[in-house]
Amino acid sequence: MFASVYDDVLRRNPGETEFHQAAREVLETIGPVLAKHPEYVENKIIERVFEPERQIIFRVPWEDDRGEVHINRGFRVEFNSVLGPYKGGLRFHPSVYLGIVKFLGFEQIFKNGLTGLPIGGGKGGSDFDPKGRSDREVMRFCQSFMTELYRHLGEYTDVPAGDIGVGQREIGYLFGQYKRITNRYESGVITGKGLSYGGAQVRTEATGYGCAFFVEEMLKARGSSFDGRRVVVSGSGNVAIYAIAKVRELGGVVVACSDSSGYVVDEKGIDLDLLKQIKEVERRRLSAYAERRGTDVATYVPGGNVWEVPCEVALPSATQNEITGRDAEALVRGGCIAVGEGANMPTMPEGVRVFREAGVAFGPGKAVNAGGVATSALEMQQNASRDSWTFEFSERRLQEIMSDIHARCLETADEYGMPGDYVAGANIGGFKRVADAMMALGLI
Ligand code: NDP
Ligand code: 2IT
Repeated sequence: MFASVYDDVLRRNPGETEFHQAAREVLETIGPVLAKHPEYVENKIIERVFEPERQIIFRVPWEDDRGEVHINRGFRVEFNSVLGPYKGGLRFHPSVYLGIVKFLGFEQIFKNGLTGLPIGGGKGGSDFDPKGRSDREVMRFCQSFMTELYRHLGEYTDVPAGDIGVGQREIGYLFGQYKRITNRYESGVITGKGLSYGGAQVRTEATGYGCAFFVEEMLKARGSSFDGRRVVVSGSGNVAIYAIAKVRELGGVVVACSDSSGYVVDEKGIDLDLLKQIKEVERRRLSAYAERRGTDVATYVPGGNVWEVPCEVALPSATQNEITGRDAEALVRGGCIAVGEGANMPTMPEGVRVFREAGVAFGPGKAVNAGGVATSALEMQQNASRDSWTFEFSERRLQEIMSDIHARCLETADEYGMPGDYVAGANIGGFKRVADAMMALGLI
């Protein structure tokens, strides 16, 4: 039966390789749930869950600072709304096409289910490349993007947020245009907002912090901790920066991070203030980090592969498919005992197999990076009640949510006879919650 479902996914979504990969990974782990729940099979829950409720593709015309006209493509895949309004980020990166948006939206359904919060799954974005663009160009692009997308959004309908290439600056421009077009101050229509206009404490930090909290729980479950451990984090964007910050607070030493041009090794531990200055304020390349830190302390390796740096804990926090089977083998050889996916689907299937066979504690993105969207749901709660919580309270909530997700993964994996398997635990835990709600709401 699975083979025919998967064949159908291939046939209906030609060329969308990332979506095929994400679908296959879920199919491979939910067999035991379907065996226990024949009603899911009779009601074609799996077939339905693979088909987005709605897919929107639109033209985004905009003008650069020299007056040249550009045309990009915008996407929003509204995948599943049985648990709540569609919720998931927007990605601006030249590689974006329907297959990437669909894989991310599909993952988001189960991730959001796993949080236990009332949010459905969706994702969007554009093949727009913000790199090297001025603030004004980014603003004009965001305004044009929202001029089409606004009609599909709403605090009870679809609530976007950030992802690769979309941070607080872009969210501000997007929200500003939504507000202008609709003439409504509808704070809960988008999350990741700045604190001056309805944003929530800890949302900026949430994905990275949550990733570190989850991995701390995985280490604790094995009688260990971050204390004194050598850690490598890939990427140097939103998720990576705040994962580095929290790992350091928890006692780990992050010795390397990367961007799409190369990586830096800093044996004294990445200097967080410097990294933030270069990446968040100046929006420069990582090579500038080594130049300013001093080449006697930090080494920049242009075009290098960060997984060549030996570590005990690896936190891939850049993009999909960044850890190959070979990278996983190198990590295992270098003494890696735990991997936590800050990014979405950063480990290729072969890499997951290598980690599993080597007994490495492996936390999948759906669970490990769920702190971002969970804190987005907390932002929506605060917006709905016109309230704002303190940093300390919000961080405590995040920590509890991550600890609950960790426990749910392990309990679910136990219940279905796969003890310690976080991949099965996360997929089944998320799927079950969505499937039960789909059953309850009837054939829609
Ligand atoms: P950012 O845009 O802030 O940072 C992305 C980082 O990854 C940059 O250092 C970037 O390098 C690098 N990167 C991006 N694409 C590639 C690529 N194709 N090859 C090599 N390096 C690349 O994004 P985020 O930190 O927000 O997102 C990182 C990951 O985390 C993504 O997988 C995202 O889906 C996931 N995620 C994000 C959440 C959030 O709240 N932001 C929540 C949950 C998951 P460069 O600058 O050179 O492009
Ligand atoms: O992949 C993700 O979970 C995100 N990019 C965050 C989504 C959100 O709505 O906060």
